[in-house]
Amino acid sequence: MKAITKETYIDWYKNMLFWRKFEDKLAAVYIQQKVRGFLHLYNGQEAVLAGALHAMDLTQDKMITAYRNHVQPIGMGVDPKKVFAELYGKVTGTSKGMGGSMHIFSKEHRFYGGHGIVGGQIPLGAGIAFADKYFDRKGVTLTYFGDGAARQGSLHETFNMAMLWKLPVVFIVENNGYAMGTSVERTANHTDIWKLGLGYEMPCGPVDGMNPVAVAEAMHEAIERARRGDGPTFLEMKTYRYRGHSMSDAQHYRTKDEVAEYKKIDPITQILDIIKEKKYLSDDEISAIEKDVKDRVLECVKFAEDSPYPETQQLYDMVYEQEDYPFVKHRN
Ligand SMILES: Cc1ncc(C[n+]2csc(CCOP(=O)(O)OP(=O)(O)O)c2C)c(N)n1
Ligand SMILES: [Mg+2]
Repeated sequence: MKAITKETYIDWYKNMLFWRKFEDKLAAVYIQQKVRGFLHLYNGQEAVLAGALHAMDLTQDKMITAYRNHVQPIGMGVDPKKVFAELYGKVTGTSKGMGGSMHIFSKEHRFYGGHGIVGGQIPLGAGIAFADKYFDRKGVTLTYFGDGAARQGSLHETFNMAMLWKLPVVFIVENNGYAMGTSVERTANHTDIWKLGLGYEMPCGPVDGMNPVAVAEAMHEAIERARRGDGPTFLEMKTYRYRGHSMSDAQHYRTKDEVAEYKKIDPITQILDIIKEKKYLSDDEISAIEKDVKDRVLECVKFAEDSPYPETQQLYDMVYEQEDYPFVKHRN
């Protein structure tokens, strides 16, 4: 694996702090009703992304996830201003403002969404991996889903085929403890989700999803297994989300003390503590990073607010139309 150096820690700190503040700002503009629809935030789960990016080859590896999907594309290289604008429904957004919060997508950066159907992206991820194998390319697809999605039947069909065909895919369940208001304990008689891999003889195991180092090491092993043709791996990232399921969640299903307990092992604080302990940065340098992050988030807001909404005509460019459909007259 690429060495984890002083620079890695500094990058992790900068990136995770940016993702956190980016989403905090989204929450703020959502309350002002500048962003509409659903909004599911990733706060608390950042180490899962930071560690994975360290192990990925961004020139060929791919990622697909559910609707908690604003910061992953940024990590893969998408301009955060475009992500912000997408949430505002502006024409400068990643999907010209037509996708919105749950559907960030970038073919250019190999980020394949952004999916609202729980578990729907599990077979799609295997399909993307199938294409790489079929065309003899060396890319690996990281397929993310939640603990709730792990209970969907599509997981089993996909695991079976992925093992049968030794697809270059890594399945990652982000176990943040809850599917909306339903705890993992209430959805199955066992809580070690990684054990679902055992039934398919898929290499699998649990990972400390609050620690980017642990994530990077586990992801590296899984990605390299897939790249050399030895098939899929299933990793359970033990993580936590600080905010509600979406912005409209009163969170009656958990206590404030529980949230506070997880904040003690916050991934950003963990990395900052190491930076301070090892004297990788001075206090002034840390303050400069924080200021830079704040400025960059404000640039995103300004870009989104200054951008225009799409023209009405764009609606017609974005729907499928079969010109020879016999029952309804074609509009031309
Ligand atoms: C097929 C389907 N069933 C139900 C829903 C409603 N729903 C949206 S999110 C969600 C919970 C999913 O939880 P999890 O997979 O743990 O992901 P998390 O939100 O924790 O990231 C449910 C049931 C849906 N979108 N799609
Ligand atoms: Mg969950």
